[in-house]
Amino acid sequence: MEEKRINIILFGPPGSGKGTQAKQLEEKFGLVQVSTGDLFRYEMGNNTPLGQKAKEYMNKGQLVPDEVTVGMLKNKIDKFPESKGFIFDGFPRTIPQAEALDALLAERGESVNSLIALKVDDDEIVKRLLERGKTSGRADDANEEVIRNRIAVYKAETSPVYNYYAEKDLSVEIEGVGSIEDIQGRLASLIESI
Ligand code: B4P
Repeated sequence: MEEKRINIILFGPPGSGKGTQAKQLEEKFGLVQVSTGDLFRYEMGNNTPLGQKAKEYMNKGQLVPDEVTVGMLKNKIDKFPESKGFIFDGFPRTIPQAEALDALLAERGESVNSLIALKVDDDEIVKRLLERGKTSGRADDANEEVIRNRIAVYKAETSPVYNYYAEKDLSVEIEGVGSIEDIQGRLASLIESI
């Protein structure tokens, strides 16, 4: 029988460690990490039309419009028809993105298996991102006002996605403060139990 593919959403506010953890989970479980943030930064680095469009929003700490984000995500997942599944990192960030993801997976006879949210308080986020900003060269990490705006956008536009999947009994929240290894361990046990 064909092995079941698993699709995990790694969720949480900016700087909660989604990217950090997803990279390690990708190796451990052989899943493909899909980070919309990384995809946009790649396009920005190459100064493509998509990158120029994304930059206008990202540098202010706003979300890139859904139609741009969903189109880019679809192109990415179409490149991995044989993967064991995906870890979506930083996607979906709005309810329309969640609906689009569900539809894309349903076309393939699949669905989201679990949304795992990392819980981190605002002051810890600001501290982490200002620290990363010293070396990342990212305009959205460079200034506290932009970081606070990203947190506000998360609360207003992104956090409802947790409830959207909670209604399907798929959301779970874990502590996101602590050592990277401990958090990795908690995530791995949850994924193993799917
Ligand atoms: P993203 O690239 O998704 O990233 P992020 O929010 O900065 O954070 P992440 O949670 O991945 O943090 P990380 O592991 O790096 O988004 C950037 C922007 O792209 C968005 O604001 C938006 O404009 C745009 N965008 C992306 N996706 C979009 C979408 N779907 N729709 C619309 N717009 C979209 O960790 C942060 C720091 O914390 C690192 O320095 C790390 O070393 C440190 N850290 C991690 N875990 C730690 C721990 N346990 N303890 C201490 N430090 C830790």
